[in-house]
Amino acid sequence: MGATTVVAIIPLFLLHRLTTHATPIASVNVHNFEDDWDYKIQPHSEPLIGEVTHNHILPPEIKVDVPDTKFVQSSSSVPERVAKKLGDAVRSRVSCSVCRLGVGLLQREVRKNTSFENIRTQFVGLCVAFKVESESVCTGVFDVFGPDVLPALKAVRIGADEVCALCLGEVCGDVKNPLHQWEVQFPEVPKPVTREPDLPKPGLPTFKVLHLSDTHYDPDYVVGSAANCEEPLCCRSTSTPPLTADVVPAGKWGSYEKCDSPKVLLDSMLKSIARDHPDIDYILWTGDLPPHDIWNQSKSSNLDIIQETVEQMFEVFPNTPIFPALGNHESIPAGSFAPPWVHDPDHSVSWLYTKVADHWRKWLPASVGNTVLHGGFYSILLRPGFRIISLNTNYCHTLSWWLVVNSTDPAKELQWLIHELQEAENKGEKVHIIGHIPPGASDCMKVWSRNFNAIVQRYENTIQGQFYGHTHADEFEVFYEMEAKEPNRAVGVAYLGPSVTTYENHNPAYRIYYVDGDHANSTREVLDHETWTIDLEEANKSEDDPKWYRLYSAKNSYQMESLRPKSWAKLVDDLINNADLFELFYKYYYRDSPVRPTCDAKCKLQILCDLKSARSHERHKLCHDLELAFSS
Ligand SMILES: *[C@@H]1O[C@H](CO)[C@@H](O)[C@H](O)[C@H]1NC(C)=O
Ligand SMILES: *[C@@H]1O[C@H](CO)[C@@H](O)[C@H](O)[C@H]1NC(C)=O
Ligand SMILES: *[C@@H]1O[C@H](CO)[C@@H](O)[C@H](O)[C@H]1NC(C)=O
Ligand SMILES: *[C@@H]1O[C@H](CO)[C@@H](O)[C@H](O)[C@H]1NC(C)=O
Ligand SMILES: CC(=O)N[C@H]1CO[C@H](CO)[C@@H](O)[C@@H]1O
Ligand SMILES: [Zn+2]
Ligand SMILES: [Zn+2]
Repeated sequence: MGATTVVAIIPLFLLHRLTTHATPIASVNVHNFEDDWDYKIQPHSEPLIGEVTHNHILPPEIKVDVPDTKFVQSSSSVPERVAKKLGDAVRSRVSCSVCRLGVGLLQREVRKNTSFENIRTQFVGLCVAFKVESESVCTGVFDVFGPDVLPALKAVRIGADEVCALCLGEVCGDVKNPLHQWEVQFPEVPKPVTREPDLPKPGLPTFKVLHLSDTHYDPDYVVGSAANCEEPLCCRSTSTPPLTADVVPAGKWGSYEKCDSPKVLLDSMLKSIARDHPDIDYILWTGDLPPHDIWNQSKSSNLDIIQETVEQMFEVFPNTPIFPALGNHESIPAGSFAPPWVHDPDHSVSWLYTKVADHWRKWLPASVGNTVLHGGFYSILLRPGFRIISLNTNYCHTLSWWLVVNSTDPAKELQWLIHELQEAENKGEKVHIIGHIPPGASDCMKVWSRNFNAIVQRYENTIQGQFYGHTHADEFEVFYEMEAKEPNRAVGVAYLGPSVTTYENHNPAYRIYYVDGDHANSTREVLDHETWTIDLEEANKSEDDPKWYRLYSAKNSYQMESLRPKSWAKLVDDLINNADLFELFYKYYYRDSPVRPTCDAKCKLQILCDLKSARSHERHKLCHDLELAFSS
């Protein structure tokens, strides 16, 4: 997240006619979409860790907690802010017409061989004139994004309406584009009968799993700098103080404004996790390591941050296996993941894959090098019968410009996933999937999401958990049966782990899961989860290490029978019908941050619809009932 706002201004400069000059945007040869990588590789089959026999202590079962009537908008001095996601939705509706206009003009200019320098001058001029951002941010955005975006758009062979519908989705109309309709192939093995196993008996061994997401470590965070600055990322020495308001100084442990994580916050969190949870069996780490200064980043600055964060994790958890997934912010420009058919080294992502393959070797077997170097994804057998598959879901990112040229199953990732899942099904293995961008996010392409949902449905008996990040909120997505005979039958659930960064209005947080462990007939299902956080406002009053505490546990707080998909689907229904319960959910969504925006009916509809939307850009279909319920 974060990239959208600034990048949305790219088409703006095209409101002006441009003149033609020398040095046009270079053409990148992408008209051959060959990718001869053979995805039918032997799945990793040597269990990565030994038997885990502990029975971790699950959060105690207390039968109260709901509804928490103490929750009202806690402090009246909090400025009214529009709920962030709501703002995003409105913004994208506005930027749709801007997008069409911009892309249309851009395509003409680029084809007319207008020079990079000329476009840059015009862009910066307009960006500043329209007061979109300061001159340095405008220039930075162009210099970081232009060299990737312009050649991609030069290679595009579809019109502006279609480009914008692809990038922005349903808000930009449902333009049918036959070039971007593709279907993955399933093996001719019938889907096994779905049988619900008994719930695991209490007392059986469990795994305790830490989930960290969206650390967004900012090495340039400076205490006392402007937290409410003019740029898209604040709390830095270079932050420009606001022109019309008093400066809010950046706090020692972080800030609720547009700021990322200072080093001390990460140190404090990791130290307290190591102390409070010495019994963690493995760690899921779902990406977004660099900060949100996307206009001022380079490959080397990103690689430095990735290296520093990886080393820090290794230092704090030297004996714990860590399973990482790539975030959209790992790439340069942010969000750009050219598929392997883009061979040109100026645009290919191999600079990133080569480095992370190196780092990840600390935790992963050498054999995963094949898939990591090819597409930034991998599959490992954790224990006999239990597999973890890390996907590079950035290949569905709508801001990954090369996908506009050809969005067909980038890097053959989904076809490979089917291969892995079929092999797992054949062997009776259960699978957990991790990734960064959740498949239902509005910045995940509709065609990719639809194919992914078909996979989740086909392999619902095998996939026992999914874990993502990216939205920074503490939320989840329910997968419903497509073309269902039984209406609203849930076939899966994805956990969207809370972010470590506060960006924006959040308290920093991490997540713990308890997973059905090593015993005969283990379901490998998630039995419960808890979210840990700090009260940043309180923390900032003191130099002492903040107190990390357990904010809630899911089963208890939401009175759930289990954490199976059908229970999450029931929770969604309860949240629709019970306003107090929704308030509680919303409080946890921001980890009880005192500056969380007020959530009006529209915001509530938006959030509830997100929970029902594991298929992106299908809100009319998936949230139809919801809209009726809220309009009456
Ligand atoms: C743009 O440049 C290419 C290669 O230099 C040339 O083939 C093409 O005709 C030019 N197009 C225009 C409109 O000038
Ligand atoms: C896109 O690439 C795939 C191979 O990945 C190819 O089969 C398909 O024909 C391409 N689509 C277009 C419109 O060229
Ligand atoms: C980032 O900003 C600094 C100072 O404003 C500048 O010197 C540097 O070149 C910028 N880096 C990039 C990649 O834009
Ligand atoms: C595991 O499942 C099999 C087949 O359903 C059953 O016969 C066996 O008793 C089960 N084992 C345990 C320990 O529950
Ligand atoms: C973001 C934030 O809460 N900042 C505050 C941290 O605490 C100091 C001292 O109370 C405040 O001055 C900051 O505004
Ligand atoms: Zn993020
Ligand atoms: Zn992200």
